[in-house]
Amino acid sequence: SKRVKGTQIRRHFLIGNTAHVLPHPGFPDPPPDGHTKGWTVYVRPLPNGPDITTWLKKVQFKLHHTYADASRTIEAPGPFEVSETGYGEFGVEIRLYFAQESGEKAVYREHYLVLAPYGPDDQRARQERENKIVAERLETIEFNEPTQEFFKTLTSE
Ligand code: SLL
Repeated sequence: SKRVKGTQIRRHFLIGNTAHVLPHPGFPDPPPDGHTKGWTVYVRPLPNGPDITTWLKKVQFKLHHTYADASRTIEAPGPFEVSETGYGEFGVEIRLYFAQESGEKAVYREHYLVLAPYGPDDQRARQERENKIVAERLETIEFNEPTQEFFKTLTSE
């Protein structure tokens, strides 16, 4: 498909994780031996933001090799997330796959899991009180000279 010359289209989304000390609702109780944390790693739209599944069709999360089936693939409509229990932090390798008509290769991101409270005293105190850690960041993807078909998909959201 022909490309739209001189055009870049950017989209925003979140990559992050939540984490809880176990036991916690939604996670196995009792947890597997030695597993102290429950966590969810995710690729999400911004709160109240537009749907990302128009352009994002598949996400592969590659976990630490200590996990059985370390490679987890989630197809649209998602949600693009993986929940697990464990004891340690590690970098999750994330591959984003786009709509077929985009002709775009998969894009790689890494998210280092945060399982322990972080930040200023008051923030750490709140994370402990609520037994909830959120570590996420705004991500941007730029499609340079998208195909005409993909341009149509992106701009008809
Ligand atoms: C390290 N950062 O490099 C640590 C590794 C390992 C994570 C963290 C349990 C996996 C399972 C788990 O939390 N693995 O038992 O399924 O040593």
